[in-house]
Amino acid sequence: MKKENSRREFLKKSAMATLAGAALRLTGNATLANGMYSTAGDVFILPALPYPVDALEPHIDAQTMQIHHGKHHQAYVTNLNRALNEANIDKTDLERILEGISKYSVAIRNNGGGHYNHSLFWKLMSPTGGGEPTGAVADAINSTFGNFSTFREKFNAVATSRFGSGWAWLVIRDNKIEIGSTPNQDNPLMDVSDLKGKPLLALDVWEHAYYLKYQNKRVEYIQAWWNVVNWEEVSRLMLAKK
Ligand code: MN3
Repeated sequence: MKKENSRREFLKKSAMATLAGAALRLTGNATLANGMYSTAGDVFILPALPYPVDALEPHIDAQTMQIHHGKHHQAYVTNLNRALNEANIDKTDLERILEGISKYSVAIRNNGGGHYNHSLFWKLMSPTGGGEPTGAVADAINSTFGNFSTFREKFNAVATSRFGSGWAWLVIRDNKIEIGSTPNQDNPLMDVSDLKGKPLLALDVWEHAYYLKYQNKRVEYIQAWWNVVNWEEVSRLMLAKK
């Protein structure tokens, strides 16, 4: 009984923390509207998933989402805050930190990248996603790659061949779109990255993103992921000023 009470208390506290996080997100820096910033609290926070943990089933399973968001992403947030606190670095602009990442510690690089990349990744999936893009995104893909299926094949090849842990990206730079990948939690904003540009599409190919459902079959995970790609968000990122 006592155990049950303390569990209830814990859940209540968690719910309140989530609400507090939501309030901070509303008042914080809304540059990316990703919920990753909290200037009001001077602390980075785990953004809430924009859908329930089981919403991407059967393509991305609920348990993977729960652990990936609640444990892995939370750890990047916690460790990023800790590393920035220890180095006495201001937490108001993650993008600026990433752009000059060569000047920071490995902990800030890994956890700052981890926080940024995952904050994007959740929003780039949707239970109503999948299919093909329209409008400006479709135009850019068709003029750069010829057609959507060629684009998809090239993206798959890059995502499949990234050795070990990393990310596959579609980025835009000087009005040109490009496919590429980065190791670990690096991303195309970082000065240390070979691939540079503003991310439009991001795919996590770390094993933690798919191992529970797909085990070692990264190709099957990637195939499934196309069914939940949020093209509306890709379009929003492409058309956004910054
Ligand atoms: Mn991940």
